[in-house]
Amino acid sequence: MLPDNPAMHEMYRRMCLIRYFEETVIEIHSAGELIGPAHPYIGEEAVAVGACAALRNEDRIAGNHRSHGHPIAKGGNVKGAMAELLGKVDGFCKGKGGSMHLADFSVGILGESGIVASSVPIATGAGLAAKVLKKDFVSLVFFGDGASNQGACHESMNMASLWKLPVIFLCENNQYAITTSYKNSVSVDNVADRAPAYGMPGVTVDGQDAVAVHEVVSHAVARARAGDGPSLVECMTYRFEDHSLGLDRIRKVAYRSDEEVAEAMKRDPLDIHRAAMLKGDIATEAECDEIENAARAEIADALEFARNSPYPEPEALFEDMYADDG
Ligand SMILES: Cc1ncc(C[n+]2csc(CCOP(=O)(O)OP(=O)(O)O)c2C)c(N)n1
Ligand SMILES: [Mg+2]
Repeated sequence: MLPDNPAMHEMYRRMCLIRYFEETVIEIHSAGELIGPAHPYIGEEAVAVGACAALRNEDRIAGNHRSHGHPIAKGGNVKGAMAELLGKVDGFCKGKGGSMHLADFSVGILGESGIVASSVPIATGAGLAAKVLKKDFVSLVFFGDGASNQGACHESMNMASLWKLPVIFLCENNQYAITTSYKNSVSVDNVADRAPAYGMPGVTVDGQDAVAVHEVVSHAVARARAGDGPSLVECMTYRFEDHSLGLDRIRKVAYRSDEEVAEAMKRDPLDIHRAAMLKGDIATEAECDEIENAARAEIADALEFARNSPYPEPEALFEDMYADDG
């Protein structure tokens, strides 16, 4: 079933925000304003947006290294995200985390990590917390096809299923782990095929279609909230850009052909969602343009805000290092 019209508009708005955020990141990275690695999410927007549209504000998400899109999809403020990338004090983590650490607890974003698969047990722990505290929030973790082979992933799925934790394991299968192809590194045709081994449902869905992702994740969320335990959702997607900005040597490795990339880019998730809205009389061309223009303006404002925000003071280095016992 299609989400209602305002929800469809909001999904498009968030996909546009992610796309323009990432385009801006690429621009400022190549200009030398943004330093260090950053992993563009362009091409995968429908996964984060479709999944987060099935969640409530208090539901938790955790991400990975390719995680600028996840917090934006969850409703995180783009100014806080941009300022964090630039290492500024108004960033989500006061400028001390950067690109791979965008946490905003006010909207359930637990954060991310550059250690592949390490957020999977963290999200599982959040699911355990919901159960122990008898709260009805669920926890969803985004991880890649490469991460799906890591021990932490298997251990988490086993434990979550055993204890019927309210967790959604969401694999973003973009078919590569840096330059290693899925076909050469995973023992099953689909990551979701592994779900029965843990005693949980596993579904593979078109990750370029936000509505399809939303539908599948909604079922997994309902199951988790009802106390029936976790699910594994595999979203088939494709990263349109290089693995990471600032890793030029990888660009020289011929791990995927230009034809393959061009073919995948024909299924742009923004185009697919826009076409679905036009076809279903959910939005007019003018309304779609308006959403795009407003999103562009919001990202331009976020960049301006981030540029004007100061760097944190050196004295703040050890603040927020330990949890407050109180
Ligand atoms: C434990 C660990 N091993 C290796 C790396 C290096 N590394 C960074 S990203 C990445 C690939 C991850 O692939 P995938 O999980 O499919 O996510 P994607 O980048 O495709 O979104 C690797 C191997 C790392 N950061 N952490
Ligand atoms: Mg991958």
